[in-house]
Amino acid sequence: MLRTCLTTLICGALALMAGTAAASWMLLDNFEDYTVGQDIVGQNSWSGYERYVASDPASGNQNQVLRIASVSGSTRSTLKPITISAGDTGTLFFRFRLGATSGNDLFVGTTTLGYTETAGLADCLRQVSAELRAHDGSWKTVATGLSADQWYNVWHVIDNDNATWRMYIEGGNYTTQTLLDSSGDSDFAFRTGDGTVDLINLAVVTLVGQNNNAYIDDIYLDATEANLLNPIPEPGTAVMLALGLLGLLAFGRWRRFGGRIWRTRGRHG
Ligand SMILES: [Ca+2]
Ligand SMILES: [Ca+2]
Repeated sequence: MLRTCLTTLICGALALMAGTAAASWMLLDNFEDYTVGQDIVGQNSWSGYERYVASDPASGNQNQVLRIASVSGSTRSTLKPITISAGDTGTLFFRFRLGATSGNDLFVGTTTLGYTETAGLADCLRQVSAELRAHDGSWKTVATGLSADQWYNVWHVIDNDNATWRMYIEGGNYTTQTLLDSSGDSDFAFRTGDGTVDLINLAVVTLVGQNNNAYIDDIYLDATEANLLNPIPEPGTAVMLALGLLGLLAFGRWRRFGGRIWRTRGRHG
């Protein structure tokens, strides 16, 4: 009976936690609905320059991701429709991973435009070598010392009223979710857009300097809130919860077994 009650309580708590975390997030893509090597453009509303699905270098065929490979020619943009209405604040979440800490020039953000180059991004994040830069009137370095072969979680909180955005990162040396800033300034100005126009596309943009692999996965949007929750259940958390549940079940069995011994001793002693 105790075990049943505990199991019910734990499952209820887990469902509540999962429900809370996932309440406002909308999955834009986790790249699981493709085959490895497939071009995403032309599918699931993706358009623009070709980008291909790959196996997660961290976990092989356990997970599929978008591979950002070297580009030929000049600026290349790949887009997917979203909406953050004028006057609203929304949040973009994604994970990225670098195959190397040199030879990357990758931009991720949202835009008011139907087709864009880097200058058309509102929240304009640039990953170059081992750094992250935010466009805030000009380029500002907001994170250094990024590691290769490390997944980073990123949150862009995008204020499409005041035309500003904030960026949070977690992963590597950033052991907890960290608000990034430049000399104490964490409010970055939109590069394009003034808060009177809807943001209509997510954009992944590369320049000719993109020569080493980078990877993107688990792109989520909360179109109407500043949302700093992690939309992905942490594998570590899931394992700990599972172990905890197993421990409680084992405890329940031990109690029943122990109780029987105690009763037996009681009867004969
Ligand atoms: Ca995935
Ligand atoms: Ca600023």
